[in-house]
Amino acid sequence: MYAQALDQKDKGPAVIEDPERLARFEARCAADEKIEPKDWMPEAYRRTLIRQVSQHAHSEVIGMQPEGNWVTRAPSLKRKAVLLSKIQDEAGHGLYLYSACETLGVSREEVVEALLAGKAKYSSIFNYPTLNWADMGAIGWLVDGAAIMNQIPLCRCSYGPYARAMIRICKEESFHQRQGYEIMLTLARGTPAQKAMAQDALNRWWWPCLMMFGPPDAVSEHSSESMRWKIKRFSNDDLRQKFIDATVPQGLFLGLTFPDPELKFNEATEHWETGPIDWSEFKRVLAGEGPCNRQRMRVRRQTEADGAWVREAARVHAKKRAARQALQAAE
Ligand code: FAQ
Repeated sequence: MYAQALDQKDKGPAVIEDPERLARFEARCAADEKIEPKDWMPEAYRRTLIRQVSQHAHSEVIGMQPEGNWVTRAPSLKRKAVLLSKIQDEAGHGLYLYSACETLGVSREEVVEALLAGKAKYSSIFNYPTLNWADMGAIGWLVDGAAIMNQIPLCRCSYGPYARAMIRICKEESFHQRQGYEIMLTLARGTPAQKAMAQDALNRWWWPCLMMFGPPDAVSEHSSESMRWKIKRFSNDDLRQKFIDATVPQGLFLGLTFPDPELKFNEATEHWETGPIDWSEFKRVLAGEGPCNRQRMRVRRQTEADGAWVREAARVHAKKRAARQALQAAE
């Protein structure tokens, strides 16, 4: 009944929880109470959060790479300054999320190690290349737009530290989305060549952005449990549809066309309907066969190695400081 045999992928032995505690926990989730780090929680809840929050953190950090590609080639000083601060925001998001993850009893080193060892995922979207400047607009408009759609409900996630981290992240993501749309608007109203760049970026980013929301509900293995625990508030398909409905009119306002001949507005349901998503592409990207998977991991591993001396210096400094403070306290 309440015994929980954990999924192998959640890494760890099966845990048989105390039925009464588990029932109280489930009731707290059902009553929309926040779960805090020192509260009792079932091992499966803790593991699913470590999985999701750490993968989210990895996505923010790896997500800096495709945009970093354009820092030296931004078309003006203003564009360069904005892009730089956006990329710094993503690093900040990664840090809040790694901190939220640590409240679940796992160290930052452990979760980063899982990424570097290829055991943890990051968002599929960051395995696509940024080929022209309009990609900076498309990432802000579409990738950040999809991220916000997914993350606003996470501000009400049952786990307190994750929910609170998401509040600030969402404020920044919403600014990112607007700056991306403004780049697209400038290009779409520019010369024919600029408009063609904007169209090309939309053509390449549209379908991968729809995949960002995860597999269809029917095959989403974690959704039902995560929704019962109020980690997720909406299913993958529901969020994808909300994103499509919000984004298609924005694209039409730009005067661009979506790379989907089957896209149409259903008057009866008042929803935009797309053609079928090519889930084999999503699977390929998750299996490491996307256009940039190898490059992203190579750069991430190199960055980790290059930063080793900084972490070591910080550790030695912290040790010396603690020793000095202990000495002062003893005087
Ligand atoms: N990519 O059972 P579900 C951003 C995996 S941040 C890769 O449906 P779940 C900011 C999933 O992990 C973007 N893997 O899973 C930014 C699971 O595999 P596992 C990141 C994916 O967790 C903007 C398997 O498929 N946002 O963009 C993806 O219930 C611009 C089965 O899937 C977050 O992480 C995917 N797209 O739902 C930065 C938000 N989708 O773990 C820079 C938080 C699914 O068992 C520039 N995360 N998988 O090995 C979530 O909301 C959820 O984890 C979902 C997936 C919705 C992503």
